[in-house]
Amino acid sequence: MTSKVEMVSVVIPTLNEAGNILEAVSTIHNDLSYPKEIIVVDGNSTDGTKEIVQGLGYCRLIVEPRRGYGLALMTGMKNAKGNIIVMVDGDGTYEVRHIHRMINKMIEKDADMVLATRMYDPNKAMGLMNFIGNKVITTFYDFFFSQFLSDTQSGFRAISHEAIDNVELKAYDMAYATEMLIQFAKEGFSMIEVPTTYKARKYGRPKLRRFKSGIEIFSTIFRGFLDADTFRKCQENWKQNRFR
Ligand SMILES: Nc1nc2c(ncn2[C@@H]2O[C@H](COP(=O)(O)OP(=O)(O)OP(=O)(O)O)[C@@H](O)[C@H]2O)c(=O)[nH]1
Ligand SMILES: [Mg+2]
Repeated sequence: MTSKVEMVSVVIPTLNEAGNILEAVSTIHNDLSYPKEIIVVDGNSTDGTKEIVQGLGYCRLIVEPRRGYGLALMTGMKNAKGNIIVMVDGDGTYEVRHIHRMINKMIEKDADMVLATRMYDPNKAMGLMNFIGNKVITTFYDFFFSQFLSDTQSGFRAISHEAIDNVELKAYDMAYATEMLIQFAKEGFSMIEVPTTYKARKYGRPKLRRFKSGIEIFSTIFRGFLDADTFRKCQENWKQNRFR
């Protein structure tokens, strides 16, 4: 539960995002009026991303040479001091000006997590394969864990620091985002969404390997569901969430 904003820690994983990172961090720096820290966790990029971040006075750079989107976020969150953590990609695809609306919603609803959903994006900027994969994963997730989310693969989230400290996350790669939702559902932590807009990547390549990540995400969902206590917890979630 998050009833007030003490400090917001924005954690941004980057791997070769030199053409995207400056716009993302400078927009957050100028636009986000809450007390904040911006932490960039770089996977030893070779295109100058680190040097750009190092040259800015307002960002903290952490180099995490081990590969993995989830691992980078874990490292960043371990170093975060804020009572609210915002995770967002450093690739310029998410509208970072919407951090305010996510945090305001979090406080208003006393939520443990607010996800920015791209499913109501008027530009319909998500690629077809990502859209289909996301829909299928989200349908399974919502059904198994009694949630009402529309975009489980959103990497743009405001999270209670206290809540994330209470769950154990082990997925080092893209399944991290789904594992987090499973653990939050099992703990009965509240998750809600606000709509956001989305843009296609302008620079660099996606690091997502669709097939490998898809298999990892589904096995994470099924393993999570087959855990002993899930069914009882999900019945409670259903009762609680349908009136939110
Ligand atoms: N530090 C670190 N960052 C990573 C790693 N893999 C991906 N990232 C970053 O994590 C974010 C998400 O990865 P993306 O490549 O954008 O994946 P995606 O959002 O599915 O792909 P797009 O549709 O192209 O945006 C980006 O900011 C990446 O630079 C990694 O191994 N280490
Ligand atoms: Mg991305």
